[in-house]
Amino acid sequence: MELTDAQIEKYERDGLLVVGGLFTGPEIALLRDEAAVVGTPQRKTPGANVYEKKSGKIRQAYASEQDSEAWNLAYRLPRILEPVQQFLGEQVYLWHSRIIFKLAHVGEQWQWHQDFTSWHMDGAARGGVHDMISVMVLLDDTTSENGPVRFVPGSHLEEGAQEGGVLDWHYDFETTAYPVHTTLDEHIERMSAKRPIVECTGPAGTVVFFTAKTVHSSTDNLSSRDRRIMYLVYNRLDNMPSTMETQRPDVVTPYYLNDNRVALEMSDEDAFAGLVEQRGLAARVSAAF
Ligand SMILES: O=C(O)CCC(=O)C(=O)O
Repeated sequence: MELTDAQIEKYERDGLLVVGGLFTGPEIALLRDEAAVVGTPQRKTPGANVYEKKSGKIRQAYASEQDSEAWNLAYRLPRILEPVQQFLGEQVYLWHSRIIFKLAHVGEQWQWHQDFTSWHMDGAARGGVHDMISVMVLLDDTTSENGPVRFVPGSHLEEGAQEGGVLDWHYDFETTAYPVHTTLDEHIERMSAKRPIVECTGPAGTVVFFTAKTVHSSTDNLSSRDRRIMYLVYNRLDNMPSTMETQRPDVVTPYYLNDNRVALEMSDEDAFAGLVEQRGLAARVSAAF
């Protein structure tokens, strides 16, 4: 899928771009089925999972592509990788992948932050619009009620005074089970007065592309509907950390960084469609309506 010049300009200006309808119902059903397996201690690499502080339910699962054929195909599909290469150039690798679960009633918040604060500590030198990119695929219909991710548009263009050019932060390792380098409230107030916060809502299958410095957060999911997402991060090969050692004090899993740092090759759309077919998901999804 090729993005238009207008979409690219919007991404550069806002720090995010929403594209609807990139995955079909049966494809989403496949990814959700696999997520249900990966999000348990029975997965092949259980150390890659993080559980919620209060309920002990699954919060996020790293490296799902290692344990699931569907996820291994999904992060390299042309519909994702072509736009990523339009932004970053052809020589890109997977920085990491995650499933973020935000389960009904128990999914806990993500404080305001810039991802690049921690990725710079992991050794990535540059976090500009053409250096690293995150791709979020909504796996559930997402509304204001079930804890959507919210962004401060234009926040990626703010020049921060901290290492890597990020905004001032404090290290919050208490609020949830996953420590976050939380952007100070004063910056959120100042920036959101200039450009109002946007919530990323939409039907399952909607995709959001956003930069490593775009400030974002989400609230607890108090609703009775899950809000799962596929969270894929890509980096340019020439922005590679020289080591797997990180300066972060908070690494809770050895899987948070992908160690297979080779230029990605597209996967085959037909192979992905074949898996959907094999599992009989098209019939299951249409029977549900
Ligand atoms: O899934 C969410 O609600 C937010 C996740 C997030 O902000 C992150 O992983 O950096």
